[in-house]
Amino acid sequence: MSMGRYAASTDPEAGRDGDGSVLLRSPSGATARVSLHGGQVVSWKNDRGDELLFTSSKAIMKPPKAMRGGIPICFPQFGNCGTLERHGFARNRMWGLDEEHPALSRSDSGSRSFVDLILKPSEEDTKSWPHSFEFRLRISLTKDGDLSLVSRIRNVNGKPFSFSFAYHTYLSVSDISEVRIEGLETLDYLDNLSQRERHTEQGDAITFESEVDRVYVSSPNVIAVLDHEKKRTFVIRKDGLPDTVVWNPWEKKAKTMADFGDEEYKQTLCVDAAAAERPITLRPGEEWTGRLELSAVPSTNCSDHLDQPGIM
Ligand code: TA6
Repeated sequence: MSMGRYAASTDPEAGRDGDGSVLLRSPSGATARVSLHGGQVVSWKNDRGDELLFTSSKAIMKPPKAMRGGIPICFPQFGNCGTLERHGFARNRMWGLDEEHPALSRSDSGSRSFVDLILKPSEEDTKSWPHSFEFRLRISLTKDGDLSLVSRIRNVNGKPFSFSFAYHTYLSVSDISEVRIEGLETLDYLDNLSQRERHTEQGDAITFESEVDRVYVSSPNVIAVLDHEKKRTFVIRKDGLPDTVVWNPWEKKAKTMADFGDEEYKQTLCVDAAAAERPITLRPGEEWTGRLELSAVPSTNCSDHLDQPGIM
């Protein structure tokens, strides 16, 4: 089982748990739990043990449905943009541990606690999506507790295929009315609440007072989600994923979701690094890489982060 030097060696608890999840631990004391069901990060905690990702109190933990919270992986389809079930099948499948993961770059392994997962299509999958692929996913914690997800999808098919993708990230926030997003100002977005109509965002940081379900197209590779009450900023860095999806179901939609509490829309905001507007096409033998890196920093020095470049 390929796990980073911190996980296996230093912490007897770390490693694979009875429920098929893997616990990663960084020297700073941060942790992340990864479920083999859906290849889903189901928890990310900072060095003080604060949970940084939202999980619904009504989440269904039993496969096949994806757990409502954490970071489900939307592949090979984002949303309803295609013929498959919403957000594709990857989030509802059991992933394997990737024994023979090709070496990732130095910066991707070095001082990290990590686990490598792999997904290949089942016979059932190829009936609905007749393409052969290998999806390798490395999930890691840096020494400072930042969470990184690196997806590599290879076309092992005889013919090209196209897909859309998202890291459907449920951030945990103090109160949605106290949150704002910086970095999406003046961008065009597709509004999923009105048939993907195209609009342009106004100039200020985005704040929330009603249901929102938007795909911000060609968004910057670094954006920030500021939580005033918690004086915490999530810095989101992405690479290979041109779009950013922003979703909050608000009150009315929350009441229609069985695996979501009526008031829980106040404690979460989904900000997804995605390829949602235009599908990605891979010719036979080609491989695509999509990276997400999440940091949670005290809001005092978030502007330092925004000025920094994206994922190197
Ligand atoms: O990301 C936005 C979105 O596509 C919304 O339209 C909403 O449906 C959300 O995802 C959750 O989807 P799910 O299938 O997990 O209920």
